[in-house]
Amino acid sequence: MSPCKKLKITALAGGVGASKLLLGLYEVMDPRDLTIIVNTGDDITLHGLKISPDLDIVTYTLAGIVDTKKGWGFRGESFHALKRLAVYGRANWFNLGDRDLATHIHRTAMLAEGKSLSQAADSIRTALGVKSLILPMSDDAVPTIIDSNEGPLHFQEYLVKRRTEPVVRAIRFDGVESARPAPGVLEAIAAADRIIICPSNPLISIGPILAVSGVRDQLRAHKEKVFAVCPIVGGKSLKGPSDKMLTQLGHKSTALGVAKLYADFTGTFIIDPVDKSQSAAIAALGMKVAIIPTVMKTLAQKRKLARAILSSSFPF
Ligand code: FO1
Repeated sequence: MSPCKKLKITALAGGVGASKLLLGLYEVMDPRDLTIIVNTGDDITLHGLKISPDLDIVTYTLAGIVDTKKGWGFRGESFHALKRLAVYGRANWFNLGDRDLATHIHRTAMLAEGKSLSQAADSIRTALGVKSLILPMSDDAVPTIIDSNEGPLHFQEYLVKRRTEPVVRAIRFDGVESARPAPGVLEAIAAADRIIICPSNPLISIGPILAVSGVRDQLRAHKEKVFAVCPIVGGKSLKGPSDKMLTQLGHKSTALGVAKLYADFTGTFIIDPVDKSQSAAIAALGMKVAIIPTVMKTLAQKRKLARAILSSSFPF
């Protein structure tokens, strides 16, 4: 199973879950052949600063500076500035570390200087030595809003402030109707030899990217090149609240449930051996099914899954 080093790969990614596979890919292929399209529905403005959590999680992970325990923020981070902000009565439910703040200040300053989010993302990843291209899904703001039993909540309020306790009734991507894909997004999908849908939340990580004008159609047009890694294993999320959100919105929290959401644009659906009993039902949706371990706790597991997806004989 030798990886084909010449393949051009484009990945669609959320934050922590996606970064595990992205790190594996980054290590086993030429990282300059990897382009990552990242969800920005999670972006939020706090204290006047533009925070782009998923862009930063992917960038910090590939730069080798992420806090690997939490999966976000800097390793060995301190929170002195946040404590001082609380003295002024500012909300401190979103943990912005001292080093991390420099990233948000830099991005916000670039935007204030008339630069785009894509340009800010590129400046940050280049400064941190990341060799792969990291593209926001859009340069336009598309905040994910959770309509819940407590009313509308920004996704970060739902996730971090309210710890996913509210019941989800609907999900909206505000402004997505007029949002354009960021420069290079549609081209990266068209030019890729393989397009990987990372094991991220299908509703609030991959969902916003698919909702940007032209993206889903572009994937459909290249369906045979699309490989989606299922983020649900044995009925549970690999990371975060996907299982709970799927159920509350009337989907099944199973590999088949996710496969139904992806069937129109996915050529090969990758499931863990734990879910192999669902493979015939998934294949009946019109996709190839690849059965391979998708739980990535160690670096060896991340590399192994990445190598398998890059293998010329995949899906075997
Ligand atoms: N996640 C949390 O659960 N609590 C936090 O306080 C928090 C702060 C934070 C700061 C910067 C950053 O880039 C990410 C941060 N995250 C935090 C992660 C983030 O909310 C989510 O994991 C992603 O948005 C989902 O992909």
